[in-house]
Amino acid sequence: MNNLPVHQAIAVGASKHPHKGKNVFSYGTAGIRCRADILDPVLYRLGLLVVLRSRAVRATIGVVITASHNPEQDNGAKVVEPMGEMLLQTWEGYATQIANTSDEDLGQCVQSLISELNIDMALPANIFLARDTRPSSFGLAQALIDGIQALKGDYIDYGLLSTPQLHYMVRCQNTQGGYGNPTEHGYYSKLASAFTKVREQSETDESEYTGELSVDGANGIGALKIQQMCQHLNNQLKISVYNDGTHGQLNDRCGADFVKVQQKPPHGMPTEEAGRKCVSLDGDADRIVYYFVDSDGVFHLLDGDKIATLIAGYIQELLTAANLQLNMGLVQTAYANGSSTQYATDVLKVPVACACTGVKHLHHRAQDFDVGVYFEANGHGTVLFSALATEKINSASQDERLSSDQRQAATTLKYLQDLINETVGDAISDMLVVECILHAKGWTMTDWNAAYTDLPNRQLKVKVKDRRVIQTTNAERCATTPAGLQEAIDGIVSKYNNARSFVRPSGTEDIVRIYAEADTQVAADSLAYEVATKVYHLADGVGDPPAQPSSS
Ligand code: NG1
Ligand code: ZN
Repeated sequence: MNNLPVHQAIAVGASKHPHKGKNVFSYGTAGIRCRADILDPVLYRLGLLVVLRSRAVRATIGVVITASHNPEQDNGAKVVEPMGEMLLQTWEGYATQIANTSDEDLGQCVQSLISELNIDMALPANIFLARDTRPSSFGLAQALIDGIQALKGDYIDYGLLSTPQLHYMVRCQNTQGGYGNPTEHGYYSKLASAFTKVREQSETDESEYTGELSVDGANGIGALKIQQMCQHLNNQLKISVYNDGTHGQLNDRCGADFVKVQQKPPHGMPTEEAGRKCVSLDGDADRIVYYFVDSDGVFHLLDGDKIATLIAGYIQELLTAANLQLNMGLVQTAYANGSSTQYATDVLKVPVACACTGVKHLHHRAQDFDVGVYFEANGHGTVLFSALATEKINSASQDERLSSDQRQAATTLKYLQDLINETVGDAISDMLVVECILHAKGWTMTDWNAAYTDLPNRQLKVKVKDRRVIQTTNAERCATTPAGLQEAIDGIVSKYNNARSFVRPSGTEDIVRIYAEADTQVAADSLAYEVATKVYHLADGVGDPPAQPSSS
């Protein structure tokens, strides 16, 4: 621990992590993300910031070093709030500000934040940090630690963890163990015990269900952690891990994002066995998608929308069986397949809300419900239970006045809540939840997939001079600028059947995203291409104009 005055300690650290001042950094909904080789001074500065945050809220704050599904050469950092949530929006601004402050101005910047926010620097500060498997992550963690130490913060370095594991640790710590033990072993035992208990509750003819899965670990942290999870499950699942990082690059032609966007199996994993249950995780294991190939060799993707509707449908059955009056809702984004929204609304009769892209927005919206299920189509999501829901479920599970069936349904819900990582989407926890539901229903992949048929869809990217020229409203489904773009999109969409398309600037890449869905794949591809071409022309496209996607 250093004994230098704050200004001096900051300056000593800054000289080890000099800011070249050439790049502009921005802390968005997914934290800071960019090329790893320019991030060292940013991580040092984030180290300073999280100590301030910890003192401001008088609680442990988390930082995870990862760039999720981005290529291996990228990296980034996300700050975790005391209950395991994402960084408060006002602090995103401070994070952006400090990340862009020169070495000379850094001491003054910290001092201004201390005075502006009235932070008592005599208070203890505690930071939990963890990193993904990127080669750059270790060095960036050291830069972060230097920042923490410059302001005399304490820290626990968990080393390699998935993003959701770190979120879990922070919440456990700040609930004094109420959410579980803040250790890796604590995480696995909590989930393993809940998994076993949920499965014990369901009387099912297991003939159709199989607990055998192939897992694509995206050559990342999820591959390591899912194997550790399995060791705690006493062979209840038989998991074969591929893309486990022993060879092959992180997220390179594999992982949840590749499978979702390309709508095909990843490289490096056998998928030809008909009906074989397969899953892909992303680079920090907070996303998961399922898929299988049928006996005709056709690939079927069961994405975040299919997972969300499966979970929402099951929870609703349990709430009904337990006779619990709680208001449950499903939160999606504009990327949710139209069929999933229709299925949730018309068949499950679950209210659906549409939030802006980015889990922070979905998480926030889900808190409006007693039980809020939220998922992005890309496989990032979880379930939130309000304090009222938790209380009602717990008391119903012990209420002798209820029938044994009602009590059992409430008990299943109680264990299901334990199995769910409520802090953030968690690929491992989500997989265990899905497996419990399929087990309870005795379902194969085909049975699950039959709930509804996805509308064919296509995602494209367009590079433009400045993506901020595109502004949107109505949960990103309508472009308000540049002038004429939305009218043009409406005109194109009207030529197709059962079609929908929208565009928005990405928050994590320097591109504009195009989404299109229509009644056939050829139509969805052509619609996406037409809209992409329009964006290219109306929003100052750079490089080659969009190419017509080839339909599968
Ligand atoms: P951007 O790049 O803003 O579209 C992507 C995902 C988000 C979210 C973030 C953070 C899509 C279309 N977008 O955001 O859903 O997961 O990354 O990782 O999948
Ligand atoms: Zn991720």
